[in-house]
Amino acid sequence: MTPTITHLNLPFFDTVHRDLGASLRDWVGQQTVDETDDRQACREWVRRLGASGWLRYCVPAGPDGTLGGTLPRLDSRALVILRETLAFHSPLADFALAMQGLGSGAITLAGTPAQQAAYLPLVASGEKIAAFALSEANAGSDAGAMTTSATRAGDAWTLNGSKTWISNGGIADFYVTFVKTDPAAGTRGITAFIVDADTAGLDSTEHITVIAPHPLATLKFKQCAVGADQQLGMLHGGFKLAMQTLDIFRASVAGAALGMARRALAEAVSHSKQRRMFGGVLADFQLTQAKLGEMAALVDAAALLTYRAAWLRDEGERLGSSVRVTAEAAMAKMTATENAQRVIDMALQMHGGLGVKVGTKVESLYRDIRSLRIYEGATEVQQLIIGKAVLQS
Ligand code: COS
Repeated sequence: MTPTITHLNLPFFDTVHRDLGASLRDWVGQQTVDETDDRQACREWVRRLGASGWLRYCVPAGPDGTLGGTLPRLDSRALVILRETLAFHSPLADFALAMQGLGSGAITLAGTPAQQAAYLPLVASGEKIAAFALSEANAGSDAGAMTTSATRAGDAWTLNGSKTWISNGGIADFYVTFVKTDPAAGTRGITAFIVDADTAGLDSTEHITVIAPHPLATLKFKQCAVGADQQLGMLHGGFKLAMQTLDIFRASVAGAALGMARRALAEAVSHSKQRRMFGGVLADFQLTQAKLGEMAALVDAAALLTYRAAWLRDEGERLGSSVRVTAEAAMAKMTATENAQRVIDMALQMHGGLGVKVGTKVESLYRDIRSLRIYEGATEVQQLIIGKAVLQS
């Protein structure tokens, strides 16, 4: 099924975005990856996305193009279009691309030139798989409550503790890991480190199986020593770095949800025109038309908030302003994921029994969308962020 891309004519987008959307749609429509084994499939998607140049939007170009990116800066609208288009076709393909960006985002924002040169070009080519390790068993929404720690002795830091719900856990080549370096200082005592997957003392073998399978694991750090040159960003500056990274990628989660919602709507339209019922087709009935109308409006409402968040951030970067888009990104993420869940549920209902048959597209979308309302800040966290911003305005 091929998505329409008329929304790219909206004034939020430039020619570069319109061309990207059209060429990616053509490319991904020709790709078929066996996704029975999610780990193998994810590796394969990273390989193909890297070989065909799509991962180059996950990192900046850098001086003289040396960091491997296509564009000078991380471009939120490009990320949204990439995720929306990939998620329409395959949520796992979207996941593979998104994690390259999220996992390396903090290196783009705060890495030293040496760190950027060592990791970003290989992320862009798909030769290194990236991961972002923030959550812990008792520190999900309350990220500042983490207890995994790093202590310094001479030129090395030693990490101890555990991270969980880590996407790409077990297949990543490196983990951008946020730990306490001053346990008494709350969010002001967190520092980021780049931990290579083969570092002694890091165990990533505990896989987690979820309703829409994708690579996910618990990480255990036991006397895991990393060099001082693996510290990422400022000492005790890790919380803000994590939040700044999420500010960029939350709008792109909204893009992924949008892609899934658009696919569900397209499936519903196609099904309703073909399914014979009471001497006509499903689409002849006003009940069906009303549902499709509601679905289309939910999709467009999500799209406008998503594109606004991405445009605002890109515009701020272009003008060199440090305006935070935290609340706008939160609105986009919350609305797009919640609306997508509703749209997909309505599409499934319209399919009747077929909707719950394992293997139909709406059935897998129903599972695929669920985690997006939780990861990278649950809906309730987005509500909190927006509420705080409203009170401050
Ligand atoms: N950009 C820059 N700085 C930010 C920021 C952002 N987006 N968000 C917060 N900060 C700063 C604050 O300005 C504050 O700075 P000071 O210490 O200088 O005052 C500091 O970070 C702490 O902020 P705050 O007091 O708002 O932190 P809270 O502990 O109340 O946490 C929430 C706020 C709940 C919003 C945060 O913990 C969060 O986003 N949690 C969800 C985490 C998440 O997404 N987990 C999923 C992991 S990825 S799958």
